[in-house]
Amino acid sequence: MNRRSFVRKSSLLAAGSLALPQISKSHNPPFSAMPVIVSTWDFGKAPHEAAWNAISKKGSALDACIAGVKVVEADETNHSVGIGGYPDRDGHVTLDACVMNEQGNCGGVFFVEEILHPSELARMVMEKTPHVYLAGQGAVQFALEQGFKKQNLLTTEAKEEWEKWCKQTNYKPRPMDEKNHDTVGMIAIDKLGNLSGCCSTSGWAYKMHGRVGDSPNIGSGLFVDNEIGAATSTGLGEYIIKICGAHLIVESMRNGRTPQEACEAACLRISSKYKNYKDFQACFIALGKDGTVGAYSLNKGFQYTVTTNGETLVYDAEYLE
Ligand code: SD4
Repeated sequence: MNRRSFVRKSSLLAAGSLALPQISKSHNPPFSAMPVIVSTWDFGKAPHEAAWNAISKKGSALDACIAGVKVVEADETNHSVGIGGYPDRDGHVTLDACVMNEQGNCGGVFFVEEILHPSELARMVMEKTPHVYLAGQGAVQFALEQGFKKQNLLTTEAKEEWEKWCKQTNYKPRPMDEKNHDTVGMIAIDKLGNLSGCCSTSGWAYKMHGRVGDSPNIGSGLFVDNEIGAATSTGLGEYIIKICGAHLIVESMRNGRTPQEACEAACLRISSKYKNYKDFQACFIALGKDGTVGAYSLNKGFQYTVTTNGETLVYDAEYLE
């Protein structure tokens, strides 16, 4: 297994990249000063700024995660979350999201169209209904009742890409590649040591109409146990679901693994069960009750972003080799 560990300043914070000394396996310092906010990939400075503002103004960890995720959902330039997301193979942008808080309460929305902020909607499912999940038209109907407005989420750019894709293929979903996935999962611990998380995606580009991945599924795309820690995922949802990735990680932490070790163990679970693991990506981030961060991916290329002490850095995750 590759134990190289690169830490680099984000290009969004510093011109060029700067290799720093190796960080410890468990990623202990410098993340032990709470609050800590961790998210998948590098979606730029703005989501973490929004999350940090919320958490430092006495917002809860959940307020922070939703504030951060909403920035990504509203950003038309990424093609994997919210507006601007690539549509399914029939040309519909369908969104999935979930939230989980420190009380162990959770909510999720699946297969939602024309609603800009499925993360906020997932929170309303958690807070205002007796249910955990709402899907499709029912979720949209609930959104409208809660004052959300319908909006077209298929941008001209995404529509053009989909039209090109329609000409080139046999109308099969395009396998996920590096350019074709980037779900945002954000987990945070506030000053009081309370953990929460939120995950949001437009899913697998050109997926079958109705397909739902790991991201809105509590236990696969996100899991929080306030006594232990939190985890979230990105990558090919079909495989993350098969191992209940986020729940597996939190349970590994309960059994004594560090967040880093737990993320590695989840990737090893996939690679030991699915021999084609080199053909797809699965990535995990985790946050322990003490503010310790872990991250790991099945294959090269995963990045994650951490904010603590008001400073945001992007890291290249280690991966299986
Ligand atoms: C899904 N996990 O729908 C999501 C996609 C993703 O990075 O994470 N892309 O399967």
